[in-house]
Amino acid sequence: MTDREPLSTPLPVPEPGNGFEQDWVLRAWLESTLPADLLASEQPVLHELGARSGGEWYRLHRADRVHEPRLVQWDPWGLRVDHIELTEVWKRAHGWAAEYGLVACGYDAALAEHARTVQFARAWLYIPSTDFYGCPLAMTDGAARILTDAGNAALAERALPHLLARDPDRFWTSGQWMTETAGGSDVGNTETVARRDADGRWRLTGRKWFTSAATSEIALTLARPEGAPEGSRGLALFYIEPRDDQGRLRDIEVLRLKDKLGTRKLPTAELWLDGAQAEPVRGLERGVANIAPMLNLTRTWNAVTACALARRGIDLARAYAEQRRAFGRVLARQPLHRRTLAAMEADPAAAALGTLAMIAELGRVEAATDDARPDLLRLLTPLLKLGTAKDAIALASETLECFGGAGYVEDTGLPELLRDVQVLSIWEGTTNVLSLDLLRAIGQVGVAPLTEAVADRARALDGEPLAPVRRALEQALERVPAWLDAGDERLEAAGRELALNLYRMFCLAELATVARRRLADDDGRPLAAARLFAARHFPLREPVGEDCGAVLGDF
Ligand code: MFK
Repeated sequence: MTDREPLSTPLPVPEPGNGFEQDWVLRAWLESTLPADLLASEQPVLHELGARSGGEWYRLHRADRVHEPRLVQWDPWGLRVDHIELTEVWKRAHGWAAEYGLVACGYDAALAEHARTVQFARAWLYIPSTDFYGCPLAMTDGAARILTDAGNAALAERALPHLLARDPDRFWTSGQWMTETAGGSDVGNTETVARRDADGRWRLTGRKWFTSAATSEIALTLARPEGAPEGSRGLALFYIEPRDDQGRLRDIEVLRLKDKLGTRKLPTAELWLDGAQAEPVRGLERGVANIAPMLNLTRTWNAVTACALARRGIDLARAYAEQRRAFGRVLARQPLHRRTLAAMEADPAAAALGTLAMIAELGRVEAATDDARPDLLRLLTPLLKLGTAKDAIALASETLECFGGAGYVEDTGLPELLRDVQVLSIWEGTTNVLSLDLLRAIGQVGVAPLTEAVADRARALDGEPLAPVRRALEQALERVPAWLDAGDERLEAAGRELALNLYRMFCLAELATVARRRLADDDGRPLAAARLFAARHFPLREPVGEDCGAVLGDF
């Protein structure tokens, strides 16, 4: 130590602040869609969550930065235990999730069609400081949906009271064990075999290659009953309780934890099922179709996570820009940096409102309201999953750049943001798999539910301020039939660009709709965001479905 005066000034420390107070998009949505009494009862909860997530939870998340889950395979005396030690945030995040009803709210009949909006508004604020505990919550939500609807009374009675518990000690989470080496995207290639033992119980044998949150109390998984046909129709959906009352794994080995680019607090394991006992959830076939409701919900959580982490990045970048000086001025007063920050607000605002609209639709579909549109929801789920993931990755990259070199240095915590969001376009279906799912969905319900929703919203954009946005949407809508009329091969090749175009159209339509409502309350911010978003992305590029052989060369 020397008593020398510091020679240089330390950098300002960005703090995220109250995530609810700063999230003008989430607040604008809730204020313009929730009934007044529900809004009044929810707002204090959301303020509290915003304060905790930007305060005490954020500090814990920062302090816990270097810790990772650890697999302890053997006890000191030679017994194979395969115990996964969790990080501090993970241990606590379980209880917080239960207390705030982050799964339970979505099934609260008293909230009727608003149940999903309430649930995901809370999750939105919880996610950024809880080190991807949203992953087990997403899978738990998916399991709760399946067990609510599957018509398997015994499993529903056994598991639902735990999956929907608000008491941390009773609350269980669920895994979703799907991915195998032979079937990551192409799940129909699953090799795990289901056999009946002498007592008539089903036993599963096989290797599950990526199992997120391997510490969950239950899991839903796929296996092929012996002798069943190949492909996804021959798979069955099974329910597993991996551990006994003492917490010991039953006929399951943890082969290793994955050494991943990001989401490192999340214990993703490779498992060997060595005759693990399991129960069929719903018959012995159509496993992929039967697990699809879980996929659609985890994809919804994925979109929410993308939006929530984008918001965290913006909050940090703004906090820094207000303090960091360069060339004689704080960054927040420099035109080019302001333009960058404005774009960073506009794109996530559109993504967030598209996502919130999808969530509201999910609420209506599940509550079976008269105006529910399951066909629209079927199209929105892959669209919002793939679009928000891509946007979140671009946004995280931009966020790091807002900090210059500090954004590239590990102990600021910023690089973690970029590494973490990269998973969002991979798990739960890559961008290409989701683009193909969109084409599958268009094949089932047509594109009209989506284009009509955009057209209805565009028609309502009366008045000069939103005229450019309306024109942008109408021009794009005119092109959709030609994009879809490309022929099978070309349409498949163009699938990603088509999906991103439809995503941007829907998100802009939602942003503009909120902008119009908010103008009546003298709030011009959504309007400005809508105009900037339209200027940045419209007219949309024509999707390219040409054969790429020439570019690929001898391939
Ligand atoms: C924090 C954020 C939350 C994130 C949590 C993540 C944690 C979990 C980590 C993981 O587990 S990652 C692994 C996730 N894996 C995937 O997402 C699989 C990606 N692959 C696909 O989605 C493929 O498209 C698919 C496996 C569905 C292809 O399967 P098939 O069998 O080759 O497709 P096919 O034959 O078209 O569909 C079979 C049936 O499923 C059909 O129904 P029917 O039998 O009635 O005809 C389809 O309509 C139905 N289906 C497929 N996708 C559907 C769907 N139904 C509704 N919604 C969908 N999305």
